[in-house]
Amino acid sequence: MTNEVKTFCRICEPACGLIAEVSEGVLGKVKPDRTHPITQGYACHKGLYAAHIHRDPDRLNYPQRRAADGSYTRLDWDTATSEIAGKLAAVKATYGANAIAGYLGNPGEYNALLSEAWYGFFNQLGTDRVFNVNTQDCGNKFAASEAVYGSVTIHPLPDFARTELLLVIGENPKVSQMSFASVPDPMATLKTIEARGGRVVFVNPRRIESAKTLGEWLPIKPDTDVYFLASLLCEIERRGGFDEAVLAAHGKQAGALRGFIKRYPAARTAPVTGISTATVEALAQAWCDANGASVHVSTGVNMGRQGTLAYWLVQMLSFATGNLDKPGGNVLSVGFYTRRARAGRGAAPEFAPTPYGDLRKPRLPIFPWPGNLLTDFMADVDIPIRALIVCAGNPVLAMGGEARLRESLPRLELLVVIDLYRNATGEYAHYLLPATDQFEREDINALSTGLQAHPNLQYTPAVVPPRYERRHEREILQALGAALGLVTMPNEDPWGKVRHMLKSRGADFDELKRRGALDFGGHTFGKFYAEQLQTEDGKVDCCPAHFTRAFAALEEQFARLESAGADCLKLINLRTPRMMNSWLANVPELKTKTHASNPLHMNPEDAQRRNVQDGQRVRVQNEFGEIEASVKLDQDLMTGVVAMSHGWGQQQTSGMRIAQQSPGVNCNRLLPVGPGSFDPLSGQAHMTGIEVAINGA
Ligand SMILES: Nc1nc2c(c(=O)[nH]1)N[C@H]1C(S)=C(S)[C@@H](COP(=O)(O)OP(=O)(O)OC[C@H]3O[C@@H](n4cnc5c(=O)[nH]c(N)nc54)[C@H](O)[C@@H]3O)O[C@H]1N2
Ligand SMILES: Nc1nc2c(c(=O)[nH]1)N[C@H]1C(S)=C(S)[C@@H](COP(=O)(O)OP(=O)(O)OC[C@H]3O[C@@H](n4cnc5c(=O)[nH]c(N)nc54)[C@H](O)[C@@H]3O)O[C@H]1N2
Ligand code: SF4
Ligand SMILES: [Mo]
Repeated sequence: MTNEVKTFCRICEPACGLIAEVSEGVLGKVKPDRTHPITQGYACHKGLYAAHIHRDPDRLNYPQRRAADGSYTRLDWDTATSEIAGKLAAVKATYGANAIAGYLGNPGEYNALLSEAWYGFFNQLGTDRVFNVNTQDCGNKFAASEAVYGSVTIHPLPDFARTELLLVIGENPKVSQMSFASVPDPMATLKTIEARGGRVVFVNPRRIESAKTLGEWLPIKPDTDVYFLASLLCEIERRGGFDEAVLAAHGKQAGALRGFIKRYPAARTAPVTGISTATVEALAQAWCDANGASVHVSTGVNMGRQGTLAYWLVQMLSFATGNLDKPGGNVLSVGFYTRRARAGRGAAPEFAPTPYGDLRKPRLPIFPWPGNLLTDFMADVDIPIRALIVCAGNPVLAMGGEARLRESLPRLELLVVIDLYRNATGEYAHYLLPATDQFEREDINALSTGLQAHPNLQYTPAVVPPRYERRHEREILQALGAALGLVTMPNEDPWGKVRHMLKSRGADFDELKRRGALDFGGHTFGKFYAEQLQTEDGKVDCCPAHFTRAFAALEEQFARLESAGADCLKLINLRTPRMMNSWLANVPELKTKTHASNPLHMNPEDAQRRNVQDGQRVRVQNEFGEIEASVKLDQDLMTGVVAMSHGWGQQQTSGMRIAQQSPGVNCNRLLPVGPGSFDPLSGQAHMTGIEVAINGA
């Protein structure tokens, strides 16, 4: 008999409701849940292909240990656990706790029971060298929100239902489904803005798929958003578009903000951003005229050199113009629990001198050490990392420094990889531990709390029992902790914390379990300053004092951009519907002929100037690395900009045979790495607008 089990997808942010067909404990087809109260039948092909990952013959199914010749032998869990624990204990005893490190990747964020176990484990081991994907993704957003609003969790999102003008900067909703805004079917949502007569403006170096479907495209040169935002604010202020009453009642340091933006009038920034004075003026006027203007930014802004300052100015665009907490502007989405106001969580971060420059002191889990220092820490003179546990991540391909990582990983005394696959990083593992996938574990969509257009909480049971000997990471870490004599997580009620948090909303976890989803209704306006803002003094900080440590670099960078030659090419990223960072790479249906590699996209004018033809192999180089790629002429890119998809370069990934057959090229070899390659305020890696040169191959 076939049963239908309601579940939801945990690949990206919308958490689409799915129906899984199960017969005799075996997963069959997965389809969209048309009766789902929140996502109403929306799901993309990635979610539907997740069933393939569940059944993939290349999946890790048993713990394995590598032999000297590189082959892997199956172990039982008890042996694997005690051997790994023994090695961790030896490393700690010989070199100290900080010789043990962890790296938690992106899918770890979509696994509600994992993070408590993960950070608890390393905390009890006594190491602070726990890296995570935040410094490749969105660290700037946390750093800016903490400073401006007093909490890393405050990210007001556009009031899609009412906004008259929406700026979407560095984000491609049609392909990536939005990030830091959980919206089922984001394109349909954006269409309603246009249908009401509102405007959607995509600020992007590429005429993205989203901008071809709706709205307007405003081209911007890569890695210059911070200057554009300063100019837009400067022009709005000049027009009297600041809401002086709101600033006086709820802001502080407004004078310092005004002083900052005045340094970047549109006439000064236009040559650097590529956005003319007239365009900035018109947009400023439109912002002032709109009854409800809103803004949303994503990885294209995060990955610039000054992502924290850019996200600060985004908040100011909203706050200083009176559009924060106003219908049609940006609004804080309240999730399944409410916080006490004025908690003063945003105490100024500490910076300390290190051999790698002045660094923000880590505060886990939100502010880890910069991922771009991982290999430096492996070679640290005082306490080099000797043991590393990588869980749900793939640092070899997902970040800069592939060559350095491939050199450093084999030197470790212990590398443990907990994953669905033997991924590119797993190829170096001494131990491979098989994790459960999303159909094999109980979960809630905690990640999107506070970021949902329609506040809700979802629950899914494990749809099927784990196949083979796959285990939930929480169990893996608990067993390892026990073997090390650590005080492990209480096993009794893993949902105890959520149960407690739900009470603040007058809701009940058992009810959630019964119903599958709780709908918390729409947004409430008018409570932000009194009840939600977290700064101790109850004011929005319009110019956080420690931000000034980034101002000099901002000016230096501006001068470099001003004097850059006309021939300079900048590399940006190009997500496609066929990949999820470096995974989904083993799904054959996603590797059809036209998607078997990741070409270098280039504007035809740039190609012609270099005498490069469509399909030609070229060498792409800079001071960090060199790759060979095929050129794909692309009218949709601004001149001076080239684009490639990341997550490719699977030549050596023998554990993922489909991925290895269509390996593509790892463009992240061209990313900066090491000291100076990240935003000092947040640790966020610099990953867009990377200068490259092209030569015939
Ligand atoms: N299909 C698919 N979906 C995904 C993912 C995936 O890999 N594949 N990844 C998921 C993850 S982990 C995340 S974080 C989200 C990310 O979601 P998004 O942030 O929407 O990701 P992208 O589609 O890469 O969009 C970034 C955009 O920034 C533009 N850009 C590049 N540099 C600059 C710049 O300097 N300034 C400006 N203004 N724009 C710039 C690029 O052209 C690109 O259109 O997507 C999630 N969804
Ligand atoms: N050039 C460039 N580089 C980028 C980006 C970019 O835009 N441009 N985007 C960056 C962003 S936003 C991100 S989030 C990072 C991602 O960086 P990472 O998270 O380090 O890398 P992923 O490729 O997402 O690898 C995720 C791994 O988790 C495994 N996995 C999937 N589900 C589970 C699970 O339930 N449990 C376990 N244990 N493992 C699981 C997958 O098999 C895969 O091996 O990449 C970053 N890299
Ligand atoms: S949009 Fe994201 S959450 Fe929804 S089905 Fe696709 S991958 Fe899953
Ligand atoms: Mo991400």
